[in-house]
Amino acid sequence: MSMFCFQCQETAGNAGCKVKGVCGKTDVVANLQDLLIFVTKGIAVVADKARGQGIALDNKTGQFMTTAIFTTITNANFDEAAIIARIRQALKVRDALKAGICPSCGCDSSSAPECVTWSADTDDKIRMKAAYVGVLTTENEDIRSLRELIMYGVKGLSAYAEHAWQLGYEDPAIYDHIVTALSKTTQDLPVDELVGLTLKTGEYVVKTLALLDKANTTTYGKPEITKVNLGVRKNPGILISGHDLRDMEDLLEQTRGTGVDVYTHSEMLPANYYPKFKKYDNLAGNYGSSWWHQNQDFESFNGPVLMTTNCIIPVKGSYLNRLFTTGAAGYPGAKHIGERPMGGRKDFSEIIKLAKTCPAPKEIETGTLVGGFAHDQVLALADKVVAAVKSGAIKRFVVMAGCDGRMKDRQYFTDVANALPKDTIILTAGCAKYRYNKLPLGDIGGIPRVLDAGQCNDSYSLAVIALKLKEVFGLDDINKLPISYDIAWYEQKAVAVLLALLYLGVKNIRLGPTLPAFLSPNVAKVLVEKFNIKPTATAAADVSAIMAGV
Ligand code: FSO
Ligand code: SF4
Repeated sequence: MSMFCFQCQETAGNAGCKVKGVCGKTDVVANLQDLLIFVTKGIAVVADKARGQGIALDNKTGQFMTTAIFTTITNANFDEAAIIARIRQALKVRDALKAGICPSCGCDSSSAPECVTWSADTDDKIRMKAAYVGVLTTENEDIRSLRELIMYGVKGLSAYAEHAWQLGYEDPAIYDHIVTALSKTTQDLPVDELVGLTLKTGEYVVKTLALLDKANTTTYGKPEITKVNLGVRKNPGILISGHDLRDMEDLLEQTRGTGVDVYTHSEMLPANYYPKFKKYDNLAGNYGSSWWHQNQDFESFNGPVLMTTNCIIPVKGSYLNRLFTTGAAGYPGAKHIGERPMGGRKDFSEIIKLAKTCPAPKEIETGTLVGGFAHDQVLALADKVVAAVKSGAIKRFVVMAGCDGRMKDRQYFTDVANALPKDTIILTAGCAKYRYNKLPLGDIGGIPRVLDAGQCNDSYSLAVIALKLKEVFGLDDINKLPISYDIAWYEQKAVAVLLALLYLGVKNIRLGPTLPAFLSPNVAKVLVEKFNIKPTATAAADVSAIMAGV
């Protein structure tokens, strides 16, 4: 069987990648990722049975599951060998759990799901099985759609939970939900129950985002309004991309005093807003644009690049020998930096050594970007914001969070930002911001018209701000606020954030540039009826509708 993947917005023909991923993933990698999910579901089923026998899931297993699931997110890992290694580990984790529970539970009986009983001792057997466990094994398209909607929500949640535990913050209830969600996707459940599980997943995404927010702000301080430099210095540099702030800390600590500067790329830009990172004088600013500009940005950067998470694009330029991955990320031919030793730091010495031999980055732009409008900063401005809304100086807020992507029709988001009247404020988080964060959109009485809260996980900040405004204005429904949602999605973290917004009761979300291919017509109908989710239309039509509060 060939591959089938429809988990991201760029899926072929907005239906499914069947030969090779538009993302560059090969059919072999796609199938191996399916098998990794399959075996991780096996862990969940056994853990669920263990729970029934009073054996609680230990955090180590929870951590393993989050990393395994994270590895399958779009653009995170293209490395066959790394995925096979993780499948082998997953089998060991599952079998160790099986050994710990009562033999009469039926784990090895013929009625147990295959994800619990299947095993392989060679790479060949793993590769052979990989082609037969994909999403199409669920034949009913509505059940498949709901199972995958839950699975993609859990993928995003797992990525965020992984970042949190890297900083020492864990909530066993979140791991428990992963177990519940994954094991239930192996059962024959009615549609209603799967819809309920979808919203429950949204609830756990909110908990996970809150946990990560706590982890980030407790460890690195509360983001501050910051002007981030876009130009370059004369020293050699290391470019760090992805979302992992713990990796950022390790890199800044190890490059301090070495004459090597550190620049952020894409989703690492918000690291510049944290007080603890701002203290490093070798943090030189942000270089380049969102993830899909990698080929040109990494080429001109000249120095080593560290990818801490997704999004990686296939390497076309000459920079493969300067590309490093770590954590859940992987790319064939790129050096992978191993795990952090307990209580220690990852060893980035090889990257630093290489940086010292490289020329300084080539300047591709100058100027600054302003960001750092996470919940505390915006709430500190609450009086000013409320006064501006009451006086009519601010007519509307438009949440334009989410992802960027390479498809031309994402110009829509630039057009919307340009077309929104001058008395509107754009609230953003995630790499979607690169579609408009360098436009001269001005400010309203000193409040910038684009307020960047941070990474996609900082969409949590936007929810906190909305809930606070609801309270300040004395409203009984979040949907009565003068806030519209025009969300750009690309991969599964955005699916998780969407489920979080639905759980919080947000309605009338515009989602673009296309609705997910994994939504069957019936499931899409449920989302429209329950939440009035709608696809983006033209920028002009949507701006008129947004300003009319529709
Ligand atoms: Fe973007 Fe990629 Fe943060 Fe995503 S870099 S697309 S939603 O991984 O996670 O916003
Ligand atoms: Fe296609 Fe997206 Fe899957 Fe890549 S992640 S194979 S582009 S659907």
